[in-house]
Amino acid sequence: MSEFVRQHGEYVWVKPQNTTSEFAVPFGARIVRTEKTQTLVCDDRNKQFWVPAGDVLKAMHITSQEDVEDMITLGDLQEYTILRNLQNRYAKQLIYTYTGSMLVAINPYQILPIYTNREIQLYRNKSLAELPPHIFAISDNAFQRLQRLKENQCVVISGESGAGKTESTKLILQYLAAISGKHSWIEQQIIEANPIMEAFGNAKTVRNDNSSRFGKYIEIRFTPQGAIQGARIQQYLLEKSRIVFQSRDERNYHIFYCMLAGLSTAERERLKLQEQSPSQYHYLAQGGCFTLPGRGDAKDFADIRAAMKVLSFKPEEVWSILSLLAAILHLGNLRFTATEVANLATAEIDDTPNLQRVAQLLGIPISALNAALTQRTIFVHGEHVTTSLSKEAAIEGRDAFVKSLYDGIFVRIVRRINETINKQVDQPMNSIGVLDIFGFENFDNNSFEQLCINYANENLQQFFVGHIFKMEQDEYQNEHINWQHIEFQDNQQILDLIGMKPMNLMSLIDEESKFPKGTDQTLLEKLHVQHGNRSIYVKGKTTQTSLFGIRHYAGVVMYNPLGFLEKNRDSFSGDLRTLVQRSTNKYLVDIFPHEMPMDTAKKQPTLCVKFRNSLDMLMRTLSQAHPYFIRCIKPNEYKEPKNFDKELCVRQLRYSGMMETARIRRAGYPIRHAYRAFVERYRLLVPPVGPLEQCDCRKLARQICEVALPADSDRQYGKTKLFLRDEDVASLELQRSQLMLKSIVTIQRGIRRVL
Ligand code: AD9
Ligand code: MG
Repeated sequence: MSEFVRQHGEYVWVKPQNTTSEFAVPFGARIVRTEKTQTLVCDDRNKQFWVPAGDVLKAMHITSQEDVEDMITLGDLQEYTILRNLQNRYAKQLIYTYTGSMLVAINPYQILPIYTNREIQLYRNKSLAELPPHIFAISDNAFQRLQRLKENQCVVISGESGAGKTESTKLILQYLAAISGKHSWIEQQIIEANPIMEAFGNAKTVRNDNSSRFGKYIEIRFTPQGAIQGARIQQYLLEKSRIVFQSRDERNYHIFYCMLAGLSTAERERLKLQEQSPSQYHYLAQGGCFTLPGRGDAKDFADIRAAMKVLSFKPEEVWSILSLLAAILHLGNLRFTATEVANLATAEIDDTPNLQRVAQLLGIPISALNAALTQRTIFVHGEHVTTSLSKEAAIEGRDAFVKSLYDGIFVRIVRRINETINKQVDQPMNSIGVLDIFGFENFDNNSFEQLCINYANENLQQFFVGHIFKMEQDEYQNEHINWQHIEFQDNQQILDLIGMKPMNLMSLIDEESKFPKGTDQTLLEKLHVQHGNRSIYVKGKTTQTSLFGIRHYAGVVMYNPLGFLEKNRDSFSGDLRTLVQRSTNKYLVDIFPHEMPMDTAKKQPTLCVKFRNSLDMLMRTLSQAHPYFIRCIKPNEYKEPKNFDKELCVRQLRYSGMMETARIRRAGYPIRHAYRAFVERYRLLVPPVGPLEQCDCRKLARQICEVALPADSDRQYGKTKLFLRDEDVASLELQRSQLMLKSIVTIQRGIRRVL
């Protein structure tokens, strides 16, 4: 590429320097000086450095030199142009950027004064293009469409942990509540549902002090006049392992800490919570983290109680919930001792005080509780046979019960909130739905939860791609350009593999979960046998023989099948289940309602089935609505303002599927120039034409292409823009720089002659 002549000050793209990272992408810079083998460039931070001349890749399209509000208008839409645009805007505290009707939101990690009443008024009834990008603009646009076209709308928010999904959801709800006008009770109730959901479903993790450990879809229904009439919340896949275990520097769900800090002494006594410090409870202490900077657990507890009142939770209901939470804490502290009976490992609970507390709070007899925690009854040849559990098995059994219990409380609370806000109506009403759901996950160790989450993301990705494909199609149609020959491969194959076609991974997991002799190892073997030959299925390399992998749209993820079957069965001891169904605590009975004889217990739907059903329902709802997409990006790992880590952002753009916009565009004509801008850049390829104001730039552009490009090159002349393919732009650039080289040499000769 050294034959390119670069002018001083010209904007160019430069190959990433001194890195082998797969997330490093070309960066923008300006030419300071060119020498034969190297070029001095100046980057956006005004840092100058030499790069090999061949690393200067190409001239920068004019639309990338500053920044644009809508990335669809980038004349050259690539991963690196998207990144540069976002970075330039972020540096100016412009955290929002469109790609068509899709919004990219970069977490500012600071309170920006852009969500006040003034902005609410400002964005009301405007079109997207009228004002700078904003989450209120998306919300308003959705509301306008709902009113004008009487159709359902949905906003799909995605991004990794800490990227700002939940904050974005709250901002949308805040905006909708504000513009729907009447400030009535139902709006208040919908807003107040959130602190309750967050108390029970959010926790501190290393990535986010307020991390949502469940997905949710909130649907807000409007009257024909545009007032909020009601809402419905659907929750997905609460993380259960956290209830019994936390990693270093993480906490259990907020509610436990809030409760200990906020209950009165008398209330704590009634719940037998003698110790106020969370460090005294095994289930809260494992992460070694008890308080959160900038958060007051006691104050939060007061807010949660107030919110529960607003949502018309009765005092005895709240008390039942608190009793069950206290029971969970006491269960966590139960001491088991390993014993031996006739050479068999057995267990005893050597802790009457805690056992008594649990029994009392759960409303069950202490002796029966003791037995159910240390023994198991199985049904053999029509008879009940009781066996003793080892200490480890007893602890495992207790944890499984606690997980189901907490999950049950959470489900019950969401149902309860819905009972209040989901008011039945006679006439059909339109709604705006907001989806706040975990993004694509790829950790060092990926388990069953990651498979479910990534399957949900594959579904959303397909939905998203369908939308941007259509958006691109619309642009071609508006420009009167032939679109037909553009083909695009979507991710249907992956969806088929995981959950759609016969013998898919999920159905194999299900089958193995029901098979009495099934183990995680036999599952892996079956998956390998069934799918081992497919290109989107990856068998672990020699060091990872116990894993299987999937080539997801965002990259390969290796899954560890250890624990898959147990997690999928999603059940706990039948003895405990039977016992709690006889409880005097009505709330508890309500959580585990069905009188289920032990031998039919295994017929309960597995997690795969439940998750797929709720996902199918979600996808059906989404596909019947007009979609908006918000892609939240976390700019750095340190929760810091004004810190843009480029590689971290590239990774997220890839995982969010954002790059599909660039890929789809590359399938057609990736480079677009408004006619005038095109002529300005390449006019020197044709004889002089005089001032551009007097020219027909469209005609001139055609003339330039006819002179400079092969007759059969693939380009299209739209109404306002010229659509080109990469190779033709490269050829135009080459010709342009050769001509410039010639003219520089001529000028230099002229100067020498004069001297
Ligand atoms: V997770 O997958 O639930 O772990 P989220 O939901 O994507 O994650 P969240 O919305 O909780 O992230 O944002 C994390 C933190 O970033 C918030 O607690 C705020 O401190 C911060 N944040 C996010 N968005 C904004 C914003 N628009 N303005 C200011 C923000 N701060
Ligand atoms: Mg969240």
